[in-house]
Amino acid sequence: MDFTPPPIEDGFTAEKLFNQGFSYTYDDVIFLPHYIDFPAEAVNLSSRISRNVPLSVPFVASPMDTVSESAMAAAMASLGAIAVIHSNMSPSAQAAVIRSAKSRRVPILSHPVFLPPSSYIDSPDDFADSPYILVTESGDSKSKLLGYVSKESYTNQNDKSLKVRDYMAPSAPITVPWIHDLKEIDKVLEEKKTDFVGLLKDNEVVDVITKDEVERVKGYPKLAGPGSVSADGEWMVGAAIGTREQDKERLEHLVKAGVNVVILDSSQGNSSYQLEMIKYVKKVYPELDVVGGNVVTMYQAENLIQAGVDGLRVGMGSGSICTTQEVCAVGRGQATAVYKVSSIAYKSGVPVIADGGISNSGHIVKALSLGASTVMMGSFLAGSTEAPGTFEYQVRTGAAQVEGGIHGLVSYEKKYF
Ligand code: NAD
Ligand code: CPR
Repeated sequence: MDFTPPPIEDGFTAEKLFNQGFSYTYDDVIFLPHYIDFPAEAVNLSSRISRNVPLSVPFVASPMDTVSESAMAAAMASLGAIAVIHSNMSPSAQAAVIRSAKSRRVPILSHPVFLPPSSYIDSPDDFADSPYILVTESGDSKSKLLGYVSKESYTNQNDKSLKVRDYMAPSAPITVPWIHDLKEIDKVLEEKKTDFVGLLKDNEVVDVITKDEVERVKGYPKLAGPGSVSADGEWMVGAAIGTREQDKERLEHLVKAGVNVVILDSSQGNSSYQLEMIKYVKKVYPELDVVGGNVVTMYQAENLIQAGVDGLRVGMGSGSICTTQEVCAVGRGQATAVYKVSSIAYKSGVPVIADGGISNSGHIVKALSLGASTVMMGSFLAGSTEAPGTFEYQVRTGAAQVEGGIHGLVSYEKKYF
């Protein structure tokens, strides 16, 4: 009897895999390797978060109060990515965060502290925001700079009852125009043999840039271009808004602050409220890109595309802290959601943001390969130097026994206030 072996199936196409009726998460799928005929430098990662907002790298920081404020926005833009400022604050505060990030030229934001010469420093905690306290005539940021106190000189000063004027460095700190870039600041630090400079804008020190911070930021990955810069020469910053009536007023603040893209922030984007808001944004601010979402099905996506969105955000229950699938019994495996929505969005030229569930670099590769233009990350970026909050160090006793006694291991966690 003749036997013809069946053709051997060597993997599935995405089309076949995602049309079997199952919902897959990133960890449920793995790609087969192919063939390489190009060097790594030939890889071009440039993309778009939305129709008219290009990025050099396909990364977006989530609109979460533990992730995206000014420092994150400045850092992401400097790397060719973008951050979306969260809306858990008043409209004017959100606009101020955008202005602050957009007015920077270096990915470093500080909170300078000012005191008059007649005051006292109460405790080392006064240096929590900056290792240098600037001394000005009236203690106001706009009055004449007289000198500074470093944390080190305060610590070494035995008599803590002395006034600032009695032990401050009596020469005004070196300042440079705020427009200086990292290279220029580095050069000044080197030439003047100083550990910090003040960034001066309209006769006011707006940032204190330390040598340590410059060294840290020098370690950022190198980009060929200037980062995410908009036509006005400022860094690009996104912002989240809701779909309530009062969000229209919030939007006005954000537009005045120069926001480059707005994201309608909702777990279920396919609602009459969102359709109405998309139409409103496109009518009142036709130049502004608006991203709708979140969606996970082609039907949801199509509704928002018809309403005029410039981008779609995909993910329901995929986020690290999300309980939507348990609480509301809705959602979808993120790999399937990204593939399905991208398949339809692609036809209209609408970029897709794969939002949530990125916990390793492989998840990023999967999201992009499944059709997303960018990935949005929350927990992946939370806890970084650029995220809001301050570090608290804890000594865990009894953690390690070494010669001569017990040494505690120092651990740290980031706290949010
Ligand atoms: P939302 O504002 O979209 O919805 C909150 C409630 O308000 C819903 O019941 C909605 O229908 C209602 N609503 C919205 N606009 C309205 C209007 N104009 N009039 C009357 N009712 C209106 O916000 P949300 O879905 O609760 O999400 C809040 C935050 O939590 C967002 O930051 C979101 O990204 C995040 N989240 C995300 C996920 C996810 O899976 N990606 C899940 C849960 C929460
Ligand atoms: P991770 O990158 O942390 O996995 O996911 C980030 C995403 O989680 C956000 O962009 C948002 O969609 C979602 N998210 C943020 N806050 C949330 C709350 Cl309070 N509840 C549910 N989901 C949330």
